[in-house]
Amino acid sequence: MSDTRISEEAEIKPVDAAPQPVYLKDYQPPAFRVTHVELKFDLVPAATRVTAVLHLERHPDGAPGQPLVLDGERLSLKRIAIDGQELGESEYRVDDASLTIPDAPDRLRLETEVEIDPASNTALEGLYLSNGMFCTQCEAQGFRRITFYPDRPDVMATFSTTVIGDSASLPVLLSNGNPVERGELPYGRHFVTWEDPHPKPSYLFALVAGKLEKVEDRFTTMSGREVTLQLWVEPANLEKTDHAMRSLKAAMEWDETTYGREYDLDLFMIVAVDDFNMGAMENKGLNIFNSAAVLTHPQTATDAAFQRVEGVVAHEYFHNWSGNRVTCRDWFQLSLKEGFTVFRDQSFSADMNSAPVKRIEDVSFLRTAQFAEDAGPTAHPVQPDHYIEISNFYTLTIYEKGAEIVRMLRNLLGWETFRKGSDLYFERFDGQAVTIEDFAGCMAEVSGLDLDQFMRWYSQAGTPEIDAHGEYDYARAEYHLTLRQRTPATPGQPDKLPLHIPVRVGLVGTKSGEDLTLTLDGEALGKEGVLHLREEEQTFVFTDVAEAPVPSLLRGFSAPVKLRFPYGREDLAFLLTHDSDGFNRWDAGQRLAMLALDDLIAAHRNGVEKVMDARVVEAFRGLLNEPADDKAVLAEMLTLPSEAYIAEQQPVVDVDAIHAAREFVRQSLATVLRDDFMALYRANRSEAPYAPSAEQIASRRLKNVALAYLMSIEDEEAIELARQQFEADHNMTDVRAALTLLVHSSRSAVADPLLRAFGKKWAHDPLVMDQWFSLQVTRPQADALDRVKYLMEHPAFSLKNPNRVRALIGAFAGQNRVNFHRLDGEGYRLLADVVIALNTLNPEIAARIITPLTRWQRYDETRQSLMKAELERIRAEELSPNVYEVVEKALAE
Ligand code: B3K
Ligand code: ZN
Repeated sequence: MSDTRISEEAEIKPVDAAPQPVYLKDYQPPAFRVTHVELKFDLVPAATRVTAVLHLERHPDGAPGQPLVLDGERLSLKRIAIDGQELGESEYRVDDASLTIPDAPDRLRLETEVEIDPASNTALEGLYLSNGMFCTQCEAQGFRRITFYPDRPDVMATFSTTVIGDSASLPVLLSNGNPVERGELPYGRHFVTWEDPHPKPSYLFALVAGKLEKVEDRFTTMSGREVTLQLWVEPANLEKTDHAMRSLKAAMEWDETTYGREYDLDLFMIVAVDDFNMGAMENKGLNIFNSAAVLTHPQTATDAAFQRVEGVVAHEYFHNWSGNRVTCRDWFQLSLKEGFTVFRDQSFSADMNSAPVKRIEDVSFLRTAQFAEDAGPTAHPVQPDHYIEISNFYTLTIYEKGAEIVRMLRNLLGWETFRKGSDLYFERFDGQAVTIEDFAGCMAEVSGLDLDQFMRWYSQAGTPEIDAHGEYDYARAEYHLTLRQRTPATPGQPDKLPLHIPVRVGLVGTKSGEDLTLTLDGEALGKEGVLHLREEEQTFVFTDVAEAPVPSLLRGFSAPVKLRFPYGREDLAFLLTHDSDGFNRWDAGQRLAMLALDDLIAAHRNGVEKVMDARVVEAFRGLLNEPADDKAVLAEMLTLPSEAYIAEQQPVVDVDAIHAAREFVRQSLATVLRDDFMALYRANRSEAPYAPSAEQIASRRLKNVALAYLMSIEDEEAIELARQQFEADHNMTDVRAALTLLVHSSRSAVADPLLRAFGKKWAHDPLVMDQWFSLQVTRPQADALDRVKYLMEHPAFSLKNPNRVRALIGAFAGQNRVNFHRLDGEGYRLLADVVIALNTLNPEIAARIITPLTRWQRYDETRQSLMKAELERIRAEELSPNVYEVVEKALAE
């Protein structure tokens, strides 16, 4: 009956009706709340039956008299009853997005039965199949593709879930909470019933069923409760689980000692699945992970992958408090859980590894990718005020900038007060769905600080820019530092107000090379201090400054801003050796390299001969010859700004000039310092068995950075060393580094056989094949685009798998800048073709992979029109709301 009703209703809607935005200002509490849900899944690939019993009652804060409206998409309704009475057709309405019951009683037991089709679900939202295994992804709005439900985070209910499946093909049946009953059924089927005692929003619901095996461990919480930890994988992956399990236990302990947060169920499960749109998902008690974010083995995963797994496992675990126990009132509050949880996982990783390097990595990522987002057509505040498709808002701004805001709060309050604020937040709002203002309110309450102006960080989009200048007054022994802030206009926000920006500074004496003691307005600050920039322009006068200083500004990257200061090259070389702040020492090196790169980019554009800046060479020589107290930091110091970062600094991005200038610097350094790099390479080789320890990771990184310099000049000895490093097959970090360098060189006679051997050896392992795809399509040679096309036909590639798409298409468009931006527009065309194909297959991934095309304003006119033409071609298609929203913003005048 209702099957036909659904399609009839759908046809009434005009086909070209533009998707409408949802506004924060329109928030209303739900009309009904759900106290308890009983779900029953009868799992069949193309025809799964879902029976839901919802115990509903009117919400005390809801506007009275409103009808009962439940969300539901792509559901074929088979039965509907209230309090045991089947409803007649006139008693409810179903359209393509909802089920409405106009005359629902104030309290009711609603029973629905729907049929869904997991087998054809390529969007990977709701219930779908991955390698024959059933799994779910419900955040943000996937649950409405499973059953009719008030699918919004401020409706929290306890769930009881019975999963029924074929015993042979689906021996393992999992859901949230604890298993309470299991048994055999006729026709070779079986069932398990799960109960989750913690009320949760529907986005945290999870179900997994398949042929899985587990590794198990235990954790005793700080109050002495025993928790069983299980990691469920396909049998072949059992040997790849150690590191994730270790990371989980470390994260559980860290959250107890650092935030006083304890786990709250007897069982914690992680499942690895191959087809997954994001990294992982924090479903209550049953985290579902992209296999790339959980599986590791020294022979298959690089150090970076090991560290990513550690970070993601911790991130999802930390959500149990920051997200699950205390959740978001609505999706405009997404950064409430994501910004805070990213800040927590960053701090955890800093504690587990090299803290300065973690900060450098996080800031590099923020300055390269989030700043670009904040400067582009999809810029939005950390607390957005409207959206069309919420899936498009799982952005670097919500996550990374959101984390920077929490970090500023932590620094403004100091750790102990911040921790008090965090305790208050978790206690006061436990079991509730709340707002960013609620979180900040706790921080204001415990500290007594006025955070009103600070809150603009959440509501204003765009990266603030600070122009700083300083003057030393010898006669008065004063240093005058003037800071002027401005936030550029972003879409929908032409005018910005000044922000409260904490700027951590030191003054480094040019004679002593030491931090000078700071006195500001008669107050002694010690060796460094935090300036509170609140006005558009402020001058800070430091007194008793005994010698001329070089200012060290924004230490530790104390605020997510662009800070300009007219440093001379001598100043930067000075800070590079003398700044006591590790982050700023690294940043001085980056700034020095940028000055040299700017000159070389100009030289390239003007057809003038390129000359290498001797100061950069000397700075590098110094780094290579000083004993390294921190190898991990040294590796970062020796790494030049990426092409993407350099591009961010240019008014009009000239991809070819950037590439040429950067290569010139690399080759010049390698030529002059060849023996130093060779010595560094040799000194950091090791035969020790692989461990993902901070020390080993630092040595490998340093060694491979040195090898990369030597390979940039195709040094014969280096080519041989790279070949040997590949053949030694010691671990994937070294193998991949060597193979990448060879494949990116002109020596195809050496590289091609190794590449083929690698592809053959790992054909059975999709996560290794992803690396094989990426390293080929990022080669700078002109054949890269043809390789992309060729590899898209490879049997290991599929547009339906997000990891494959990212490894091949994402890596090409995002990391191979010279080839993606080819002047014949073929790179753009290829990406647009993929976006069009993914628009129907997987809209969430389509709307992400399109990002490089949306940045067309940043390029020269020729490229601008080529990119716009591809965006127009995409716009002419019948678009998902996801792609529609991004393309409309990208093409908006
Ligand atoms: N909370 C998930 C987000 C998944 C949503 C994708 N539409 C991942 C995370 O941040 O932990
Ligand atoms: Zn998260």
